[in-house]
Amino acid sequence: MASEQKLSANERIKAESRLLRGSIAEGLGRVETGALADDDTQLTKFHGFYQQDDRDLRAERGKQRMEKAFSFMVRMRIPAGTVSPAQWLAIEQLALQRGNGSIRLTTRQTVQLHGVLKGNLRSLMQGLHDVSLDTIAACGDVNRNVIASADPWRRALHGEISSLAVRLSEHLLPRSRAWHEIWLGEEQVAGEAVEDEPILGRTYLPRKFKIAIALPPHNEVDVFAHDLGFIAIVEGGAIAGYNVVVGGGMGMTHGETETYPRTGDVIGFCWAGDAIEVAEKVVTVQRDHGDRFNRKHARLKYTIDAMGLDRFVGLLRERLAVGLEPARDYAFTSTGDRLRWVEEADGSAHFTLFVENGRIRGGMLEGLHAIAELGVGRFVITANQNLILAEIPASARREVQAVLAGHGLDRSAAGLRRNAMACVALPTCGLALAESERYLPDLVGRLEVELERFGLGDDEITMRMTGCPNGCARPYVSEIGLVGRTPGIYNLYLGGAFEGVRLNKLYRRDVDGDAIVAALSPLFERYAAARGRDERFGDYLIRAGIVAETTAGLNFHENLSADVGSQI
Ligand code: SRM
Ligand code: SF4
Repeated sequence: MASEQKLSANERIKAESRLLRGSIAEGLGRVETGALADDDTQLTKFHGFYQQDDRDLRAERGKQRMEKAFSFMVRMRIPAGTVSPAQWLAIEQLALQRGNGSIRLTTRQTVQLHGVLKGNLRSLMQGLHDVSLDTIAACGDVNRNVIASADPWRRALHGEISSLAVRLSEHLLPRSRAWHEIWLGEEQVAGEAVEDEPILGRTYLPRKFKIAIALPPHNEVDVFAHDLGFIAIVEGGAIAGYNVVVGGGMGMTHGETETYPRTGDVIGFCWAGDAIEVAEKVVTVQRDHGDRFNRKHARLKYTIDAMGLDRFVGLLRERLAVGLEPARDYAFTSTGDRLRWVEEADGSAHFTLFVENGRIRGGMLEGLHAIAELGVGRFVITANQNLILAEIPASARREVQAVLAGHGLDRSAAGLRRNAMACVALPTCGLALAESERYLPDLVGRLEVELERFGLGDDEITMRMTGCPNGCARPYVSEIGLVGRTPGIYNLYLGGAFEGVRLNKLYRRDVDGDAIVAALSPLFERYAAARGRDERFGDYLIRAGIVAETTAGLNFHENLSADVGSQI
């Protein structure tokens, strides 16, 4: 019985934290260690940062009985991924002065800075605040950065979903002033009673919560991979409303079949003006019914599977002041970004820069600095870890192009590479079991050779790699997914949809780079020879019976493809 179970440790930490304050402020002043107190390292997530240590140095420092090389990863809250050129310049300066000199674009359209020392945290937060940025609720058991289709080609529609992302983010923010007090020195409110958390509750949500907004035909946000998704329904050239998707999520743990990735269910349509109300009530159902005993079972996807989708929708309808109508038609064609220049009718243009695995440093950092200094357009981070230089006026285009060319940024990549993503993994991620960001480019290079052999060099195929099964690069909805098991070894998943609407399937377990190439090369060959017109790689693998189709949830583990069944 739930009532006899013990609440998870994080529930105690949240309850005792005085609305996210804990002893973070005191810990910042302790100069004898680069770390913070254990409980505080859970609370700092709500402030947007994680304590990490350099895992490349861990063994050596251990031998020398030195403290781990502690530093912090700081994640910003940038709903819809849009910053101004001035904000970009500020982020860059902070990365150079307070971080490790690189900017990391993430799969949730925001920026992470790594390698921030404890003594630099406060000035970093203040530097962000100076340009109207913050890190509130970028991590922790709250609603995370709200993402939205980034491509600005239909300006008015893009403006509307971006605005919804910003309003959703603000509406669901913690009301606690802890962030402002600790980082900006704002005077503490007198007594806790004046503050409350009317939506999230005083112990916040059972687990992280994620929202994505997709503008068909683009699904670059992978709308089915989030706790809550909104699919914009465009009628008569305007957004009438949104199909509502609930219960998506990627994370699982190797060997624990009660954990699994799940694609969300479309539960109906809401009018545009009701989206915030729908989001709030989905959040409160999860707040009240999510599992606070077992954090591995606490995401909305498990709440829904535990109670059944019908009951969940019933509870939601009871709380909603507005109605949900039957879902409306929509169609997705891709999860990719349109790289390089795209022109608008008014003479302005967008340039989408391919940023391999989201890491910006060196010449790319310098080139973007020069472009930001021109003070034109906007910088829009995509959920594919790329960067759109949006709305560049005709008058500045030549100058921007010259900078791009001068820094070698005016380039695309072959079909597989431009649709590939890797999570951060080593050396900073404390949960990584294998390399990802540092390894994927080499592996893609090897696979490109095979694709070229079969005339598929420029064919678009999605491929995602993660260093562990948590799924940060959303590998389970890609056509080729690679998930780290142990150094150099991955599980290979196949058969996801190019449009991100379907989970893939475990195809080979425990394979190294050579075995991955050996497994994929004959499939590329068969695909090249036997695919139908416009047939995507993932769809072909299912039609040819090479992998079974996965629908949702538990099926992910149960319905193993024939090739791998005997290996499990
Ligand atoms: Fe993630 C934890 C990086 C998107 C599922 N993720 C982590 C941590 C913070 C590791 C940790 O807890 O100590 C990683 C920090 C690595 C580092 O050194 O920077 C990390 N996650 C990332 C980023 C940076 C990957 C990237 O290469 O871009 C993404 C940052 C997103 C952001 O800006 O907010 C990132 N993480 C995701 C996504 C994709 C998404 O949200 O669209 C997922 C899968 C979707 C989902 O949540 O189901 C994801 N991250 C996780 C999980 C598994 C959650 C679960 O339900 O099981 C963890 C571990 C956890 O929460 O316990 C995790
Ligand atoms: Fe770390 Fe795993 Fe996420 Fe990769 S998928 S960043 S290894 S938690």
